[in-house]
Amino acid sequence: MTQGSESQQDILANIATCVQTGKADASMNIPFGSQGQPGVAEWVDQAIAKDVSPQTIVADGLMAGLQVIGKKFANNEVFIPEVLIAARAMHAGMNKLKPLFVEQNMPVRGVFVMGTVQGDLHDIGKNLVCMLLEGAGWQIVDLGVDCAPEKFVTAIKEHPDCAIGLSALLTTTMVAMGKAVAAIRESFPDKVVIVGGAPVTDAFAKEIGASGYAADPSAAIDLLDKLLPAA
Ligand code: B1M
Repeated sequence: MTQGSESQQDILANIATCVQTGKADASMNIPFGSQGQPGVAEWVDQAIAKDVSPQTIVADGLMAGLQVIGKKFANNEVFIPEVLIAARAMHAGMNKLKPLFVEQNMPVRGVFVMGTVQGDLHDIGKNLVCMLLEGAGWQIVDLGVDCAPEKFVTAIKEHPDCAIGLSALLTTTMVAMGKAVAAIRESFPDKVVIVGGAPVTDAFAKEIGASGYAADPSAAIDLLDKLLPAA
């Protein structure tokens, strides 16, 4: 791959390909023999230089690549190591985009505490939601992954006016999401708690007593605007 006069579509396709092969940046020799050739970081720089919006880079470049890996993973065509290096490559792109999302900033809307629930180590979606909410003016407190219910409760005590977000990517950890919401409701019955993640649905959110469900980061922004209108 060479850099220079590629079209926007080529650049996005290259980002997607590099995510799939796990080539985070030019310094990496993955795939073998590719050292010195552009990776996700360099192609994302190219896309930014061509004024491609950060949202398009995420959707049509980074996520497009990861979705292919996700399907292959489901079909046993690739395994955890390949998924991990693809995730690392995706992070390299997201790190480039973070300042741009934050730049699109507005006045601080409030504090948003976010974590992936207990037993669940998936953090790409959580990080994306955090990044876009930060861009929408929320101050983010990221609790990380594998968060026990008490961790959310402690965070609310530290940030009494916060809204809370829970992410789960496994059907097995949806149970932990329910437990986390129950623990929060016990001490803070009226706290705004929104939930999301691939297996989560609106019906499940209602069932566990969450304040609402968001399918993606922009739905999360809209939902918080609805539940906590700006003053
Ligand atoms: Co995992 N994994 N994984 N995995 N993994 C899935 C989720 C899976 C669907 C793959 C498959 O089988 N097809 C499957 C779950 C099946 C199920 O439960 N129904 C699965 C499995 C089984 C597992 C393991 C159990 C595998 C094993 O060990 N045998 C294991 C579990 C580890 C654990 O958590 N305890 C495991 C491990 C891993 C890796 C560590 C290798 C890696 C995670 C790396 C990381 O996150 N740092 C990984 C990955 C990368 C995936 C796939 C391929 C991609 C997930 C992802 O990041 N998607 C995934 C397959 C797939 O999704 N096609 C898969 C991109 C991300 C941007 O999307 O997270 O959905 P997503 O977030 C979206 C929305 O859901 C939403 O916004 C985001 C942006 O649009 N969203 C919210 C998320 N949280 C939100 C919160 C909100 C609002 C919106 O409000 C608060």
